[in-house]
Amino acid sequence: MPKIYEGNLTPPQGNFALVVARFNSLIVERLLEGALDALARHGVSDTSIDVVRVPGSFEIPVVAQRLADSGKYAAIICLGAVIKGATDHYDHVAGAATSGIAQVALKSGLPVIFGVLTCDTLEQALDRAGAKAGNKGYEAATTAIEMVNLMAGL
Ligand code: INI
Repeated sequence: MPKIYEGNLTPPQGNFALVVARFNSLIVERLLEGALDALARHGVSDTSIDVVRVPGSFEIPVVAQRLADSGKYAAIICLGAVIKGATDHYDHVAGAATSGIAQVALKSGLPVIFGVLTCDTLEQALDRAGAKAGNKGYEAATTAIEMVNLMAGL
């Protein structure tokens, strides 16, 4: 039989940082509520959680990198919402946030979780921030917990 490694959702060791964009705060604050709820429900105490606010999703990667470099965190959860507008600004912000967050994860070797919504409409974003399609902030936080526990066992 092969040995299978898989993270679980038992209370994890270590501190969690959330990097939260203020842009589209109507949506992102709901993602943050979902993420904090998931952390609390899985045994992470408030004293192990730091929330860092940034202006927009474009600013998330550089701050996530700084937090990763600090050595204080077991995982970093990135939350934002990029919603299509009349111009192609969306593509640039969404692309930079996506590839930047992935680069921080690979460079640091930490779970750096992508909780940035990329949506065509505000309605789609609302659906993913606690309405019809669940709360992606909650999912991002449970992904972080699973990854912390997986990494601890590898
Ligand atoms: N930032 C977002 O987080 N979401 C968006 O939808 C968005 N749009 O569409 O412009 C956005 N722009 C701001 C950007 O993240 C930076 O804060 C800004 O460009 C300054 O660097």
